[in-house]
Amino acid sequence: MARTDEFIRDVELYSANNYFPLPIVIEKGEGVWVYDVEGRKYLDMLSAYSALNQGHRHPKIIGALLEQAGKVTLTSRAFHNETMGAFLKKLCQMTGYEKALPMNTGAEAVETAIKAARKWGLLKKGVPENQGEIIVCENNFHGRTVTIVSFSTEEQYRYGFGPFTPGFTAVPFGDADALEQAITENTVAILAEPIQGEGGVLVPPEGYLAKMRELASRHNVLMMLDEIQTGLGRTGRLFAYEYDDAKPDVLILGKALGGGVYPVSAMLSSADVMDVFGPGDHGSTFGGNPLGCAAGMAALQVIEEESLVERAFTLGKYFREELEKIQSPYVQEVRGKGLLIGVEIKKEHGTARPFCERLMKLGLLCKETHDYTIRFAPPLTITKDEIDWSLEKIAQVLT
Ligand code: IF1
Repeated sequence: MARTDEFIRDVELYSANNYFPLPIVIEKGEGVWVYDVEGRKYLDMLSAYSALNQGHRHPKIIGALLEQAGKVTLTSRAFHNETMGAFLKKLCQMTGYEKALPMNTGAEAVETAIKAARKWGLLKKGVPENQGEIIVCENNFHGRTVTIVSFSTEEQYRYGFGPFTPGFTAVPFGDADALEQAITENTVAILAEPIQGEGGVLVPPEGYLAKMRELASRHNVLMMLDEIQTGLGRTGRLFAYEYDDAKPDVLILGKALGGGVYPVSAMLSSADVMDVFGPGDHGSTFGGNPLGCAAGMAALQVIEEESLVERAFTLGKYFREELEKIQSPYVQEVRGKGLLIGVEIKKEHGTARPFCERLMKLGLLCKETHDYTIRFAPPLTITKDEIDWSLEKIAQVLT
């Protein structure tokens, strides 16, 4: 363990203490496998919180990154570059939206959507300036900026970071009546995750998103879905909203959009919404940069060429069914869609972390969320054999 301890000591000495990682130092990643500095091999069941849908270092994505790195990596948006138009065209065609605004992190894309909704409310809905309201869901996770944690219901994500941005109302996730009650004439948007990842892989009742879609249309309110974690195949559909056939006015993407090699995020919408942004209204140093666009283009192509959506659907169904067959005294519930799976541990058996630590010792990497849920979210390139391999270990730890 010497090398692992050395690396961890430097982190403890020099890094902000803003995470509580498992004591493993990863040196190499290949597909669904990662290797630590002791040479041990692990199956990655977290996929960097679903940023690695295409697996570690996918050859096509690495190839696109290296090729672009040999040409130009960053131009700023003061000039055009020869990759952004093609990437955004591919992105719009694949998602069925007219316009895309490229950013870098998920939080930046969420902030972009919030700014677009507020300005759309002012210019197109006629809501008085600074009166625009956005409805969010309790137990949400949309990022870590001050405005985003302003509407978080998780005290730890908020404590000490005030004063907060006003204009947000939280309603219970999954409750369409509460959502309808919260809409006022100043409501400009509803912002939600189709499945709450960090919230503990919470799947809303069937029809909830369809009801949200109907309410948003009826009240002239923008339906905005954050599919940063659930999007791009993770739940067995290209986007989780497809389960309810509830296409949002604004779609927010990130994580796997960069293929696990570069931060790439985007806000997608109609021209009517996107044209609230005029030249100079909004931007970012790296948004739409050539390296990110090259990685993003390859990331999208891999999803299509390797039928990752279909894989997530069939293998996810298989994985969840096999997990449910494990007769475990510790498991409260197995839930999720596609390869976004949460296994809730009964509270009387303590938190999920010890189970993740034991799984790590058996060569399986996963992470607890909100103390009681083990999240299993492997790359969508995982094979059935690799799932069977992981099921052996999981059954061992859960029985
Ligand atoms: C952390 C959580 C997951 C996201 C959704 C926006 C963002 C995220 C649905 C912001 C990011 C990451 C952030 C990371 C851990 C991880 C996470 F536990 F924090 F909540 F996945 F569930 N919308 N989620 O899941 O995207 O700015 O990070 O690119 O902050 O600890 P980002």
